Amino acid sequence: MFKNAIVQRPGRSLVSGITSANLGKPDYERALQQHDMYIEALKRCDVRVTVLEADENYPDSVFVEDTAVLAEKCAVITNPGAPSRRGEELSIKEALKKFYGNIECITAPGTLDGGDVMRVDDHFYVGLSARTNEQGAGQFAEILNKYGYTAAAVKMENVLHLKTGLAYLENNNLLVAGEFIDHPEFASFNRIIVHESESYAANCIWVNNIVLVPLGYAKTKAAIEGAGYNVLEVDVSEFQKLDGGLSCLSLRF
Ligand code: CIR
Repeated sequence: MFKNAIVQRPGRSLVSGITSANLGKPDYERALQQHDMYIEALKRCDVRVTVLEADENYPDSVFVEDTAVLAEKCAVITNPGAPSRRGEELSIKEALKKFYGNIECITAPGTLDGGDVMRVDDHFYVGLSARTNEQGAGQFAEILNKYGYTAAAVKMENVLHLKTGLAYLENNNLLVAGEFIDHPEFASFNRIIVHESESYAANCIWVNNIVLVPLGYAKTKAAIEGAGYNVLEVDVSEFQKLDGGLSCLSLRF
């Protein structure tokens, strides 16, 4: 269960965030409203939300998930893979000092984005992506091993981050899209398959037995409800324009 979440308000510079989506630029006012609703949804799942001020120097800093990976026994501050995002992690590290005694860091030449890390119980899958390299994944595994967790790298090809195409919903249930549907690494999970036409909806989050699903993906919503979950829909269309989704917008711990 999660007790806390950290989010960071989007700044006006959001419109200059990194994107490959071809959906146009996000509308700042709408992004703020959607961010408000996202915070409300987290609160409905019974987590205390720490809201950090916007940082105009970092257009992508609303996507806090990429700057840290949090477990009970330690926090790992990442070295984000995109050069324009390096430094975002510093304010997150400050905020985490209030919650964590053990704070570890990924260092160059290692790079790692939190969006590439999926936790299943005490094991962490780490996607090797354009943002996360072998050294980053290696450092991450060494750190986690010290605290009694395990981690292993996963090869991936087509998506930005591992969790762009995968979401663990607890109880051995794994939401899978695209290349992950038949990926041998995930064969032993109960796989809930995301239809090709809804691949964006693979980025859902489980928060204390409720699953947050992006608004407008009826098939995925029905499939998750069919697996026995209560679902909350949240509109994150302005963040989708920057390749971001529900998981990217918070750190949950
Ligand atoms: C980026 O390209 O870094 C941002 N525009 C989107 C980050 C999305 N984060 C995530 O999937 N964890």
